[in-house]
Amino acid sequence: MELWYTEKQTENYGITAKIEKTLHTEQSEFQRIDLIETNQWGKMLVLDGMVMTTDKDEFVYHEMITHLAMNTHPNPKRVLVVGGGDGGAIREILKYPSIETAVLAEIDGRVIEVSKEYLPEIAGKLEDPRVDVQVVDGIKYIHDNKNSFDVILVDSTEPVGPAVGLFARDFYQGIYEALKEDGIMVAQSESPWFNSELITRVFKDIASIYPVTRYYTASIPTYPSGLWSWTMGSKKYDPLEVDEAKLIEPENTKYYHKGMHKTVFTLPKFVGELLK
Ligand code: PUT
Repeated sequence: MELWYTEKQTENYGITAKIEKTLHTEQSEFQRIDLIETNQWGKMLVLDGMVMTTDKDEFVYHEMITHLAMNTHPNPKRVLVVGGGDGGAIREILKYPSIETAVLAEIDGRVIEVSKEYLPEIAGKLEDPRVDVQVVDGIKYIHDNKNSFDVILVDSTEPVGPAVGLFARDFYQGIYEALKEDGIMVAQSESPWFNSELITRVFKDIASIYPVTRYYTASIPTYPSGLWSWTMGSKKYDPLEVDEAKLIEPENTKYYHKGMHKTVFTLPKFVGELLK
């Protein structure tokens, strides 16, 4: 008998994939964790019924949450990822020769362990000596580490349950304080199709704290609606003002390249309207 998995992305719409095999399922202290094998997308990590990453399209999300900030900052040495227990953002951060320490602050240690076991292409760099894995509440971590980071990436789940706090103005203010004087943050900010009110509010909140606020999108087929977005808050550097001759071409990317560093901020009209 065929088994199918559906993520209900709105009250009236979902995305469905045929399950070849369930490789792992558990209820951790924080959430249900499923690792399923699909023909269409390879292995798929699902948290509380929501797709977090898949073998075949993970590169878009992990490259795009990482390289716009990393390549805008002229010398990122100390970087923090809040959430992101699958390790994909850490893998991309380590492509910058300036990196001294990449801290992963993930609340659920089981996500890290399951990812290491089943998603080695994504999580494989978590063992790198430059990586400091902290199984900790990211909100508390940034509160306890002020003026510490060049770049902070917020790689959260959807804004439900405990993750709601990772979309709050207070949290973006806490990140501001955890950044050094010229630091940059990027937060994943959901789908322009399905989360328009959230995007408007998050952009406004970040713009009320950071002198430079930018928003960009990319296509991720397994995420709700297939169109995903990120919001950048920067204390000093503007990605639209960088000297393109100084941009790094990160190795082994499949989506990001330095030629798109500025063009990615050009938005479709209906998306740009959300930011007014
Ligand atoms: N952390 C990635 C965002 C999840 C989207 N389903």
